[in-house]
Amino acid sequence: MAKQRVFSGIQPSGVPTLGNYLGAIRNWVPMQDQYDTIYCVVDLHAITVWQDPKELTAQSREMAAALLACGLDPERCILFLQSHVHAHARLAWIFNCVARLGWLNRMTQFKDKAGKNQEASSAGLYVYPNLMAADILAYHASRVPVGDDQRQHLELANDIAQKFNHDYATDFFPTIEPHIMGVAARVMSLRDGTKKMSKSDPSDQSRINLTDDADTISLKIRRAKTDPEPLPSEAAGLEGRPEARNLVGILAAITDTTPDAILRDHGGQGFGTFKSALADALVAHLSPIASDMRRLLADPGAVDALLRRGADRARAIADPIVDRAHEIVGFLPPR
Ligand code: AQP
Repeated sequence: MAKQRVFSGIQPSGVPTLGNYLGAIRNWVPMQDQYDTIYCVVDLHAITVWQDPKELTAQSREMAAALLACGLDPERCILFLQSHVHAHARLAWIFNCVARLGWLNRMTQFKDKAGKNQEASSAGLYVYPNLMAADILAYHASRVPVGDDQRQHLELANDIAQKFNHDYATDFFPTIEPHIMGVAARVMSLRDGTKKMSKSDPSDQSRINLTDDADTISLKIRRAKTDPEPLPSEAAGLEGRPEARNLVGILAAITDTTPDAILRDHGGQGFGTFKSALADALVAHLSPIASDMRRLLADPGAVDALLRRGADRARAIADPIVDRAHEIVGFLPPR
C-alpha cells in the first residue's frame, strides 16, 4: 500500500526556537520512515510580515541547516524552499477565491500577529491560511504534523478543500488529518507563560534558540519567570501557574517523560535545583544540534544545492496536481 503523504512547513522568520523544535521539527524526523514526507522552508509565508532581504536569505539557509542538523535526511524526505516551487502560489490564488472572508475573520493567529493595528497589516498576513492550505493540498498530502497553535488553520484548509470539491462537483482534494504533537505541543515564552515562544518575539530572553550556546541557555533558564511557590508534587497542581507548567512541560518533553514523572522528582522543591536540571538537559540535547548547524553552514553552497534538488522533486509532484486544479476551474491550458 502507498505510504500516506505528510507535508509540514516552517517559516525562516528567525532562528528556530525550542518551541519549533519540540512542537514540530523533532517529530518530523521519525515520520521520514513511516510516511512519504515533504518538508518546506516557507519563505512566502515569512514575508507576510517585514523581513530584511539579506536576513531572509541567511535565515532561509540557516533554517534548512537546522532541519538537517535535527535529523532530516534529504535521501528520506523532500526538503526545499517554498518560493522555488511556484505551484504553492498558483494554488493559493485559487484558494483566495474559494475561502470566505467570514472564515478568515475567525483566525486567531491573524488577530495575535496583527495586534491592535490590523489596518496596517499586510493582506498576505490575512490570507496566510489560504497559502497554507495550498502548501498541503498541492501535494494531496493528507497528514500534517503541527503544533497545537496551527489546529485552526488546518480546519480552515479542510473547509477550503470541501468547498472547492463541492463548487466544482469533484472529489479532487483529500481531507487533511491534523497530527498534533507531543507532551510540549505548545511551548510558552520564558518571560510570560501565557504567550507562545516565538522566533520573532522582540525579546531574545523569551526563547531558547537552537543556536544558543551552553552559557546562554543556562542564563536564559536561570532568568526565566517563575512564581514564589514550590513545585507541586503532581501535574494537577500546575493549574493557574503558567510559567511553572511551561518549564515542567519543557523538561518532560526534552527528557521524553511526563510532567507527573518530573514532579515526582522535583515536587516540593523551589525552582533553583529544578532550573539547573532543566538547563543541563537542554544543553545536553541542543549542543550537538548547534554544532552540526555550524558545520553545515560552513559550506553554504552545499546547503543551497540540496534545497534545489529538493525543489526539483517537489515540483514533480505538485505541478501536475495544480495543473489539474487549473483545468477543473476552467483555465484554458497554456499549451
Ligand atoms: N511555541 C511553540 N510551541 C509549539 N510549537 C510551535 N511552533 C511554533 N512555535 C511553537 C510550531 O512550529 C512549526 C513551525 O512554525 P512556523 O515557523 O511556521 O510559524 P509559527 O508557528 O508562527 O512559529 P514562530 O516561531 O512563532 O514564528 P514567528 O515568530 O515568525 O511567528 C509549526 O508547526 C508550529 O506549530
